[in-house]
Amino acid sequence: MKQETEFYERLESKGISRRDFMKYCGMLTATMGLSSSFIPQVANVFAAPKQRPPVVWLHFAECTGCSEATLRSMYPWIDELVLEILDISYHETIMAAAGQQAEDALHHAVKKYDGKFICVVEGAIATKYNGAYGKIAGRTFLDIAKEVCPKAAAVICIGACATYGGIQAASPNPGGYKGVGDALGIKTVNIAGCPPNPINLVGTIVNYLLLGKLPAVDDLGRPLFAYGKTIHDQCPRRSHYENGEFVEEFGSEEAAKGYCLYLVGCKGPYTYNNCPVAKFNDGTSWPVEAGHPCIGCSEPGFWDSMTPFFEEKE
Ligand code: FSX
Ligand code: SF4
Ligand code: F3S
Repeated sequence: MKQETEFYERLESKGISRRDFMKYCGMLTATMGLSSSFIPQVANVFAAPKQRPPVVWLHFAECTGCSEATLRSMYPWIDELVLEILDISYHETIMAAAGQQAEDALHHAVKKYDGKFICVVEGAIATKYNGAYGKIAGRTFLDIAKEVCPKAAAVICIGACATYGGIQAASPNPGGYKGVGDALGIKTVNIAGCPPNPINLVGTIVNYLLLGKLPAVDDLGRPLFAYGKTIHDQCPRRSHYENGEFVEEFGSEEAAKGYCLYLVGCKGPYTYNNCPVAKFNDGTSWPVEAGHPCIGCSEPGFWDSMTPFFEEKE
């Protein structure tokens, strides 16, 4: 109880009302596919955490957009909440250590929490030429991943790059880049998207802390609560699609009317993700709402299979 009171006092000192926090928990609970009766329990995962699992967050080939999306969300307090429920032992972007000190921190964390830590991976792994296309501190991504990932209690891949290879794996892919699961031949939970919606990572972690297990996934390793339906099936422009009302040119009258973007390249019918419901930047908007076609960023190989982005898929 004391822990909880202190938590809410801390929030208040940052100018966040209990109401705002409960609103976020409501959104998170709904995203996770749980009924609203779970909201107090979800709130308690943050307010009175029973455990703070150690996390080792690896970076390989990527743009760091996934970390940016997670840590610099519109309300800065959400990133603090994430840091509050996790014991992030190693994360290159936010840790103060550098060079040898950072290397030591990684080895120390992996040794200390062997079999117990959650490994979050951001970025793809080069597999050709013994992994020579990607190195940190003289070691290949492949070597580092082979050493660290099998020791984790769970491996959560965040972003298109770590899940399925992303832009590095786009044709002609000279380095033989792959997602972590493929590169190592292991099962991973895949929070797909370029970048993915941070709420889907938070939902996965809260699911783990609240229910003691990782969420159910589809055959591509994506949590079903977030990736169970297509963009098209949840899209507010769907009635225009059904009525044959299409945008054929950006900036046109039809575009201003919010017609369907299929003819200017929308890949929503082929893409599984919850963007229309979860939206980005804490519920502000998402690509189609902003007038841009979905480019299929949560599907494997979308840089090849969904391009040209502004043309109807063949
Ligand atoms: Fe990849 Fe993450 Fe795309 Fe970037 O770091 S998913 S390039 S938006 O952000 O890995
Ligand atoms: Fe489907 Fe895209 Fe049209 Fe929405 S805008 S209805 S997702 S094709
Ligand atoms: Fe990606 Fe399409 Fe959502 S491009 S962000 S899956 S709308």
